[in-house]
Amino acid sequence: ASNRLRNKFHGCLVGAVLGDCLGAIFENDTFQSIPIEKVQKFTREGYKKQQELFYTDDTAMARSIADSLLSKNGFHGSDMAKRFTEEYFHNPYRGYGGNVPTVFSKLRDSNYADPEGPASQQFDGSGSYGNGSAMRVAPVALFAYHDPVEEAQTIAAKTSRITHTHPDGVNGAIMQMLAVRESVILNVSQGLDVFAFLDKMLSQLKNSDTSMENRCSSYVESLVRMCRLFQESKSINSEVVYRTFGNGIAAIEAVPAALMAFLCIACEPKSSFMDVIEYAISLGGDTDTIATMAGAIAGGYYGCDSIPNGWIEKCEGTAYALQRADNLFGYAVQRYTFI
Ligand code: R7I
Ligand code: MG
Ligand code: MG
Ligand code: MG
Repeated sequence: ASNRLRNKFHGCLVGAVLGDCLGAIFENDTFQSIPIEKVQKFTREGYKKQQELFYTDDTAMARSIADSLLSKNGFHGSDMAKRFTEEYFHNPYRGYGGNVPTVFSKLRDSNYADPEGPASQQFDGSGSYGNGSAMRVAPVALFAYHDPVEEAQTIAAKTSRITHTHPDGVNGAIMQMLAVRESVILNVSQGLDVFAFLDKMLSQLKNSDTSMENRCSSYVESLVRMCRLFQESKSINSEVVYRTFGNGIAAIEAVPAALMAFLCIACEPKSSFMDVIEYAISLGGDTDTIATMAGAIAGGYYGCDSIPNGWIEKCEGTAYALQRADNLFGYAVQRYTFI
């Protein structure tokens, strides 16, 4: 049982890196321009001709989250803010969002004194609703795996607020973390019950600490829409997903799109990690981010054993992801023993 869980931790972080690296090839391609066949031409053959596929800001920031949580044995705002910032100035060419560099500059200039301050000033004080805090949140689900879900939600929210304080940004990170957590909990051999999955997400999201502001409503609405779509038809094509949820840089689009990529594939009797990644990319738009989130969920569900080795070998940062997944597994198991 412990090896099965370890394999899922590996799958989760490696899956996130692969989704980012493969998705980045198609970033900003429109839904119409990348039918699934075109994606598969690359993900099954074309990628082999590349020397290496590089990760983007999605992975760079996820690494900082894992590193900070592990080195501080918990959430530490100024440490995490410093790691995000130093990584950005070390390599600013990873495709960061248009406005988030302002946050890094202000954090650095103020010596990380107020980790949420600069983020709260973004967009005239409303905070960013970009998907940048959801895209990197997977390590939180693993770190707090054996903690109560409320604790995991609180950490997810705090990691978000260093760069994204808008409720849609914060709740997007919470929603993505919950999806990852559940995928690791589930047993693949029992098959996926989409309605049970969505019901659990709904009740956890409604109870999350930011729901006091009644601000989860947009994601609750997305989850309700997902239920309706699955009631209408068990197999939902990607055009319906794209038209219903979008594929953009806003968390309220990308987070539901990524979850749908996972659910639409995983509810089929024969499905694989690879199918989820390809479906996620074929939605177009913010493909690296939608695929990294779908990849974390799918990798946590199917486990690392189900991930093609060819992909793992070609993508930058997979060895580090495996190492960090091991560290997080060690941490979570140790927590479990002592609670
Ligand atoms: O959210 P963020 O970190 O960007 C993440 C995306 C992912 O796709 C990565 O792969 C990378 O490519 O970028 O960065 P932000 O700058 O906070 O937000 C991204 C964009 O969303 C901004 O540049 C804005 O265009 C838009 N945006 C907003 N626009 C208007 N009002 C975010 N929040 C707002 C807003 O409140
Ligand atoms: Mg990116
Ligand atoms: Mg980009
Ligand atoms: Mg992106």
